[in-house]
Amino acid sequence: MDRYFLGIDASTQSLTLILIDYNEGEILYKDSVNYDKDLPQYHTQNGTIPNEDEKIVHSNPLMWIDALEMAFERFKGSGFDLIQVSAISGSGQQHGTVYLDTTFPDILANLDPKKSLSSQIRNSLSRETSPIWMDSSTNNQCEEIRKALGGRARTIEITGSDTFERFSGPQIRKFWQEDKSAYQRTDTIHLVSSFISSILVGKNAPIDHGDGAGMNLMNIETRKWDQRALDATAPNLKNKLPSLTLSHTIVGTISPYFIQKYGFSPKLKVVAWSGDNPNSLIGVGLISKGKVAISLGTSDTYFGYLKNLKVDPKGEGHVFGAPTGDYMSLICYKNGSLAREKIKDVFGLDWDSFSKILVKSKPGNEGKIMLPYFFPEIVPLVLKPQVYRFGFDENDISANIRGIIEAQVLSMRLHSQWIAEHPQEIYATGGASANKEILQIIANVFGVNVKKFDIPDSAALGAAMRAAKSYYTPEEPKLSWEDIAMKFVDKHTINIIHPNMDLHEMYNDLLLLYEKCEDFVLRNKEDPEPLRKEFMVKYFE
Ligand code: ADP
Ligand code: XUL
Repeated sequence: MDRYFLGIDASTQSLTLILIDYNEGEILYKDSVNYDKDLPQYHTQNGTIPNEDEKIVHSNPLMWIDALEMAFERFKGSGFDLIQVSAISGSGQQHGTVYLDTTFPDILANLDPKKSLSSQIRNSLSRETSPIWMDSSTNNQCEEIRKALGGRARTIEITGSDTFERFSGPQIRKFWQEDKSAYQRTDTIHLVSSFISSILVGKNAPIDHGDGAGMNLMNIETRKWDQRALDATAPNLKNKLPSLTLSHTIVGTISPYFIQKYGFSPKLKVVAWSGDNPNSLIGVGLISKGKVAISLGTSDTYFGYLKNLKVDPKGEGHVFGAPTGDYMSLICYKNGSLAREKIKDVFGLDWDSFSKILVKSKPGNEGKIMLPYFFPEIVPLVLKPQVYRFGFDENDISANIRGIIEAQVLSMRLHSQWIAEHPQEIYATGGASANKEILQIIANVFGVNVKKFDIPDSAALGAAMRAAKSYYTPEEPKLSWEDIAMKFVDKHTINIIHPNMDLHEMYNDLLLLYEKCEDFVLRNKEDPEPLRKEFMVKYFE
């Protein structure tokens, strides 16, 4: 008893549930509900609602809770007695907002287990859909808020990040500007994480410091709502936001709805949910300096643990609260898996054949360089998607495949330089970390070992580990993050990919060339062609 903990990750394309046995350090059960496939009634594409305007990306909050019920239903059907679970926590795709009216608390307090959650909560939504992190339609609002806060440097100093199109504050401002009466009807604005945890505890749950930092609304030092940021965003906003809390807080026990419907214990503790990146930080065991993780999910993210607060002066990266109570750095790329899929699909390949072509192509791509902005990009900021190719065209299979992967990894190295510490090793996670060829390129570009886990779902695992830590801490205050990481993470590293240091030297040169290409296309700087010719002569003639 007291050994089973649940972690749930409500992410962009799917909802994953993981059950851990703390005593054995094992994952006992794992399941994923894929929104497009398992909930076709919502007509999503990659978990989002198709929109003619590619800058507008929303999803359906009711779909997330239907996915939650489907996951619980299947879990119950697996034969495991759910009464044995001691604590649960979770992870949500970051930045996405859910808008609820005054009826929400009452509906939550009186949920009828004979009906579905979605049919009951539907009536509380003051906005039918939720803008998510892929939305890039709030450039004007970003400028307005940044200006009101006194410019980029001040905005970064106050909130830990420059204003970003996908961040909740600019999204809330746009909603207020476009639909004032719906904004007025809105009583509470939740993040994906706090929305689902509210449903689990049957009352409004707080937002944790990890996810709160992704809103441009929380003061990154005091970890309280910042009145200047609230005023710059929308009127009366403080009254519409839940409170903020430490990530390890137990926010309540499970609501009777879940006890009656699925057989959970009335004692089941719900630990504050957080964002997927803060959860992954724990799920890959990044609890000390020098370690960095790359998550290759729908988004690609590069993140690391920070003992002390440190911001990116250029404003491309972010600082969030870490679940350990410290900080974390994060850089997020929108052209992650879906951009890789574009190349894979246009040539009619599966991942196996994609990898075979990748491994046969020459490192350095014979000087062929891609800037892969298939979708609007976050880092560097590109609002109008366009793919740039230097030295090849869209028909060259091999150059396109190597081109996109090298570009994505070089961009990570280029735009993570503000973190200053060069990583000593990189942990790889997310769906595409299954691809060893991609991980080899990461090892070569960064010149360090890449560790790959047999569990790509680090966000759900991190959530389950957080649930265990919060559950045990009152009785065993000495239980450290290291103890938990040893039990789950170290045991599950299955592959260490070593860098080829000769190729690393070549990639140091290619990094300079890549930067020149970016400067040329995005900042009107000098033509990179002479340097590209030099690079080709040096390495390929
Ligand atoms: P999220 O949690 O953001 O919903 P995941 O971490 O589950 O996403 O990753 C899903 C993505 O993983 C898919 O979009 C797919 O493109 C990618 N993927 C799965 N297997 C491979 C592979 N072998 N090589 C490259 N990408 C892969
Ligand atoms: C992070 C970000 C994404 C989402 C979805 O800032 O926008 O990584 O959390 O995974």
